[in-house]
Amino acid sequence: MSVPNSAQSTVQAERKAYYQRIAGLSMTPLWEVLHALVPAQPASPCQPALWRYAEVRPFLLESGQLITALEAERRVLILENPGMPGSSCTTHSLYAGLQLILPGEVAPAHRHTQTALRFVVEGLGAYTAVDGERTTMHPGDFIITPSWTWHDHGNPSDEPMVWLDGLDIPIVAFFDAGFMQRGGEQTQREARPQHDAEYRYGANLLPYEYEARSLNSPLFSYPYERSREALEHLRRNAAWHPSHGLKMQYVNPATGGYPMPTIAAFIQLLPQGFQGQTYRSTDATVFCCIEGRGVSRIGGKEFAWGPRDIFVVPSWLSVSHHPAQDCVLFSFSDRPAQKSLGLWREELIA
Ligand code: 1HN
Repeated sequence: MSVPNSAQSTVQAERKAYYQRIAGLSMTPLWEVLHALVPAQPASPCQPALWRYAEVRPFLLESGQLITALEAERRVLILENPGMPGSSCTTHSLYAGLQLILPGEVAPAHRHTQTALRFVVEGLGAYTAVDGERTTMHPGDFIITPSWTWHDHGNPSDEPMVWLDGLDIPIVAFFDAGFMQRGGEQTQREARPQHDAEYRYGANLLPYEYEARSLNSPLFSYPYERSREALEHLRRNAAWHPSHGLKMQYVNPATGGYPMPTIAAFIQLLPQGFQGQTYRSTDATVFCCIEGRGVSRIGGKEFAWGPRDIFVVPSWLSVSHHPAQDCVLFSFSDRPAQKSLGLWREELIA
């Protein structure tokens, strides 16, 4: 049945006037927005994106001449998603940035309810201290800074040190649950010797009758040397996942679960010649290439990456990985948060 144009425009005008009247009571009609609010499938503003380390690095080092780590508190260039300018977000739920700390600098102690991870990209010998325990950082190390733990960084080495930060800032902002405190001292006093947590929780042992006291792993440093060695041993008899190759997840040794309640992290080996099957998952993921070169096809576009490059795969966009050589990729996402809400999905696409 066709409605005359004039009748249709009268209806439109009446509705518009009605919307304006109810706006005065802070009300708005659902039927105008229902399908945008509840889309048939995820419709994220997040776009696939790639940051080439060779392009980014000179700017990062230049920031070292503009501001000190102390002045900045954290000297970081945010990897802001091009689909969400001004948001300080890398995916809709996660923040990522590259942090620079120069020889002799300190990034002063503070704590916040936002959870953080570090993934070391360049340099050797800087430390991060988490609740009074220092750990020296090497390229490829994965380090966690759980919610509300005191943390500071320092670089006693003679090289610039760069790492990738990942934080759940947008998640905490969504809940309006962000708190932050600065420490009384710039550098925390050492409460325990270095590597204490690694021996206590990371040596296939736990203290006698240990019970997890928090949602976070008591182990906060996961050295690359050990993860890489595991991948190398496992490749000999790996049943390659059609999409992910040989993919492992970082673990909370006290629970077997993810190291933190909001962020999961993974490391995967993609052997030369592997042609990854296309998949999609609801957890938008930030990848950092550690070794090798390859191409990822994300939502139909090709992104060519190499060592230290960082790229983002948005939620529910199809992706496949195609290594040109043996490759190792680190990645992180909000998977534990989604799983605890019963939301996470992943599917292979034929
Ligand atoms: C933070 O505390 C660090 O501790 C890095 O290194 C990045 C971004 C926003 C808020 C706090 C760090 C951060 C941050």
